[in-house]
Amino acid sequence: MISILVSDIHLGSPHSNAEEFIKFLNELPAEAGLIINGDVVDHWHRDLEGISLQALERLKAESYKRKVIWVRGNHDSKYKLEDPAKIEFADSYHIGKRLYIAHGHNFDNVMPPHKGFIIFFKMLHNLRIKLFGAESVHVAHYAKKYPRLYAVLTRHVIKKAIRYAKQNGYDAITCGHTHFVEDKTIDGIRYINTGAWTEPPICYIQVTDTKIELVEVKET
Ligand SMILES: [Mn+2]
Repeated sequence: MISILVSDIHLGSPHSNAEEFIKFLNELPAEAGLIINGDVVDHWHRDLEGISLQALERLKAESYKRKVIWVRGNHDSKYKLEDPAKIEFADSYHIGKRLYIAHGHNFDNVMPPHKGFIIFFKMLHNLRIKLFGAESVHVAHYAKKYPRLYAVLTRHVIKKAIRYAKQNGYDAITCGHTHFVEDKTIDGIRYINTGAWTEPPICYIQVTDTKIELVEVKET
């Protein structure tokens, strides 16, 4: 049994690589189950159109061919699909005791009480576009230019994720949410973050009976 896991597609965001996501779905191995670890859509209250809508329809179609689990994130926690096809929704998921899967916003005490963190970066970012004609990128993409500040968020999520896995007897834990790809082992627990489809590198996790592997999608 193979499980393929991705997170943070953010369909509907101008930075989401919906086209690459459709290609990715087209190339999934026939026998694989698909787990999407949150933030499939960027806005829970906005209707998708164009390529984003195509990607969502493609995902729904996939659920008739294979098991598709949609683990909810902070961007899609309230999102309701009129026709969810055979997609199964969950707040978290796990593959035995080998891997615990949660979007990660519940391990994040930094962002919710400090909305200013995001607002500050959005302001800076918009100012740069206005003043210097800078290229528009996703806010997380821009915030990474300030690695010390960004690390406050990622380190916080890792710490709580590792603690959760340890307390609950899991060997490994995977999150999205921070949009920052990582694969590290701390305290004997492996932590993998699958990043986001709003900026490179785009990654997925492949879980086989013997291995858990973080793989980069080669964009074509
Ligand atoms: Mn996200």
